[in-house]
Amino acid sequence: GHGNIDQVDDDDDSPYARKDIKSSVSRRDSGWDDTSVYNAKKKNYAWFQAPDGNWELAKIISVSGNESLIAFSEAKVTKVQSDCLLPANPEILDGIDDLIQLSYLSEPSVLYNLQYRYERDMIYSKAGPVLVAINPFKTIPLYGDDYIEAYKRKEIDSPHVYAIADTAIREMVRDEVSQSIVISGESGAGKTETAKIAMQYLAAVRGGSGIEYEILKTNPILEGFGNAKTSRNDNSSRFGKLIEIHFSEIGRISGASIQTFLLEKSRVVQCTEGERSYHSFYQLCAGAPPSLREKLNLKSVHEYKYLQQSNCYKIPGVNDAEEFRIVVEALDIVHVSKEDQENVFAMLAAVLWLGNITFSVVDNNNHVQPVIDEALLTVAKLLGCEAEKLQIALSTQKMTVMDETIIKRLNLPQAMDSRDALAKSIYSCLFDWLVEQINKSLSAGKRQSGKSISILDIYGFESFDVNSLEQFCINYANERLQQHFNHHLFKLEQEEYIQDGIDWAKVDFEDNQACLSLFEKKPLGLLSLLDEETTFPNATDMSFANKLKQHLKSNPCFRGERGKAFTVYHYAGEVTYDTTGFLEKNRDLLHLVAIQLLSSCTCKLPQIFASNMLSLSEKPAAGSLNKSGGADSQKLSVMLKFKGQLFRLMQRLGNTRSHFIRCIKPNNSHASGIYNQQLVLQQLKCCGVLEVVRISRSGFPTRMAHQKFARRYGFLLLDHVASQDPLSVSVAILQQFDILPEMYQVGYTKLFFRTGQIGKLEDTRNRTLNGILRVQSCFRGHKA
Ligand code: AD9
Ligand code: MG
Repeated sequence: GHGNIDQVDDDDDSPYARKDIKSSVSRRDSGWDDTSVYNAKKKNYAWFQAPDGNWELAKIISVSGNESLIAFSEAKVTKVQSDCLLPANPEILDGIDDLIQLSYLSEPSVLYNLQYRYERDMIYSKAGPVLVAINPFKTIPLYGDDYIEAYKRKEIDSPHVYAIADTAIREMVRDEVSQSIVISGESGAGKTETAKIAMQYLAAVRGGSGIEYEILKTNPILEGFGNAKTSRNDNSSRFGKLIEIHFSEIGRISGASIQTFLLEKSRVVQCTEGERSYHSFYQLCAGAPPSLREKLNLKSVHEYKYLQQSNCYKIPGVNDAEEFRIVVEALDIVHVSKEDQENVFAMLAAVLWLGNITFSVVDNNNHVQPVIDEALLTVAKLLGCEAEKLQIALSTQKMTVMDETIIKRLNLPQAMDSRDALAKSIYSCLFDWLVEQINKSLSAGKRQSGKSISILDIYGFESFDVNSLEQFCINYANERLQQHFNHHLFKLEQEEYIQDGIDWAKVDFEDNQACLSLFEKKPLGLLSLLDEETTFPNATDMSFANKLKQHLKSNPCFRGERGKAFTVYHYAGEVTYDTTGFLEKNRDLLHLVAIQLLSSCTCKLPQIFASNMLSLSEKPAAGSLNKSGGADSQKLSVMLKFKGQLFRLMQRLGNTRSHFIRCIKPNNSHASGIYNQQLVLQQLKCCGVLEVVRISRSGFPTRMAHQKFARRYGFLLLDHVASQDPLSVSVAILQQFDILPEMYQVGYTKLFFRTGQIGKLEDTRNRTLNGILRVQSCFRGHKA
C-alpha cells in the first residue's frame, strides 16, 4: 500500500494526535474505547432522543428487526425502535471546526459538535461559509494584538471573527468589491460584541491615519444613548446599526458612516420592572460635574418618574459615573464641541424633567393643564421657551377642519400622551442628531472613491408572548435579511462548484419569497393595509385586524386569530401579532403644537429637531406649518420610514459580498459553561444555520483536496497504483471502496462527496490502524 503509519501520524487530524483531548470526555471513560469491543462489533454510535428532547449518544449493541439494543455511558442498556436513532459521526470528526465536514449532518451531530467545541472555549465554528459564534459569557483569551497579528499572517486558521474580517479585507482588495459582515442572533447572543471585535481587527490591520480610533470611539456614544439594560441583556442595543468603513485606494481606513434603524422610543417613557431606560440618563445623573448639575438642575436618578417606574437603577459591575466620563471623552474625539455636549445633556435633563410634569383639571369637561412647578419651569428653561407656551403645547391640540383651525383642549390621558410623545421625540431626535454629528466627523474631508466594509449589527428574529409593531418591523427586516442570506449562500455554493469544474444539478433551497410577498404586496399586503388604515381617522386596531383577515385569509403565510390578532408564518416559525396600539405606534404623532413649540425655542437643538420633523413631511407642501392639513404633522408613518431604510439597506448589501456571523446564546442565565441544547437548536433553526447545512447536504458537502485524500487513505490500497500522483491514487481508492459514481465528483483540486461517504472510508481506516497498532504492541510485548 501507500503511505505509512508515521506519515499518517503527522497528519494534524490523525486520531492519535487528538487522543489527549478525548480522554477528558466523560462519555469515553469506563472502557468505552476498548478496541476489542470496537473490533468485534464494529464501532457503532448513534444519537437517541431522550423524552426531554435532549439528544444522548448511545452505543448500538445489537439490532434485530426494527429494534435496537443500545447502551448509554452510565452502563444503562435500553431497547428502542431503530428509527428513533440517528447515526453518530466517527470520532475523528469530534470538534471539527466546520460543521459541513460532518459525515452525518443531523441536528444532534451539529449540536454535539458545537457543544464539544464550546466546552473547550472554542466558541467559533464554521457552518460552511457562515461563522457560528457562541457567547462564552466570560472573558476568553482569543483576542488582542497577538491574535490579530497571527490571523493577519495566517498563522492560525481556526474559525474566528478575525478570520472573517481578514477575508473581507483580502477579498475587498483582491477583487475590488465592497464587503459586508452581517451579524445576527437574538438578544444577548453577542452581536454588538462581535461587531466590535470585527471593528478592532479592521482598525488594527488597516488603520494608520488615526480615523480608526475615532471609529472605535463611536461605540461608547451609540451604546450610551442607544443601549439599555433589559431582562435579556444588561447592555441591550435598542436600535439596529450599519457601520460602513471606507478604505482608500491603497487599502487604508479613510472614514466611516453609520446608519441606525428603529430606535425603541417607548423605553424613554416606560419600561418594565427590572429593566432600565437608556444608559445615558443614569450616566448623566451619576457623572455630571457640579457646575453642569447646577445648570441643568440635575437630581439623582431616584427623583425622576420616568426612571422610577421600573425600580431598577443600577447594573451590577457597571459604574455609570465612569461611563459618563468615557462618553464625554468619546464625544470630544468625534468633534462634538463642549457647547454642543452641554446642549445634548440639557436635552437629556429636559426629557427627565418632562416626566415629572403633572396636570390638574381646570374645567368641568375634565380638561387639564400642566401644574406650574419645578418640573415645568426647568423643562421650559432647558428648552429655551416660555413656561406658558409649554403649558399650552402640553394641553392642547390644533386641528384644521375645512380650512379652519380649531384648538382642542386635552383631558388627562391625552395630555399625558402628549407629554410622553414630546419626550420620546426629543430623545429620538437627539439620537439621530448625535449619529449625524458622528458621521460628519468620520467623513470629514475624505474622498470616498475606494471600497468599503460594512458591519451590520441588527436585532434578530423576535417572538414574545405578546408581539407588537416593533416585533412586526423587526421580523419583517429579518425576513428580508434571510432572503439575502439564501441568495448569497446559494450563489457562493454555485461558484465553488463551477470553480472546481463540477457539473451539478441545481440545488433547491427554501425560499421565503411567499412570506415577503405577504408583507410587501400592493395594495393588499400587510404593509400597505397597515398604512392605509393608519391614514383613516376613524380606523381602530380592530378594524385593521378585520381588514387583514378579510383580504389575506387565503394567503398560506397568514392566519387570522380571534379578536385583534393575526399570525404570520415566518421562515423562523410562526408569530402571533397583537394589533393593539399598531395604528397609534405607526402614526407616531407629535402634535403640531409641540413641533411649533420646539421650533420657537431659543435653544439650538429643539429648533433643529423641529425642522427635521417637518422636513420628513411626505406632502409636497412640506415645511409650511399652516398648510399641513389634519390634526397632526404629516410625517411618514413608522412603517413607511422603516421600509425605506430597509430597502436602502438591502440595496447596499446587494452591492457587497456578504460574510455571515450567527451569534448563539447558549443559555438564558448569562452564565458561562452552560449549554442548553434546546435553546441552541431553536436559534440554529431561526438564523438559518441548519438550513445552510441542509443546502449543503443536498450537494456535495464533504470536500477534500486530492493530496490530502491520497495521503489519508492511500495506505489502504490493496493493489499497486502505477502513478503516484494524488489524483490517480484518489481515483484508485474510490474504486477499491466501490464508492458509487453518483456519490462523488472529482474536481480540479478537490474531491466532492455526498454526506456520509467519508464516514465509511474513515471507519475502514480506523479499523486498519487499530489492527496495525495491536500487531505493533504484540510485537513490542514479545520483544520485552
Ligand atoms: V441585543 O440584541 O443588542 O440585546 P447582543 O448585541 O446580541 O444583544 P451583546 O453583544 O451585547 O449581545 O452581548 C451580551 C453580553 O454577552 C455582553 O455584554 C458580554 O457580557 C457577553 N459577550 C458577548 N460576546 C462575548 C465575547 N466574545 N466574549 C465575552 C461576550 N463575552
Ligand atoms: Mg447589541
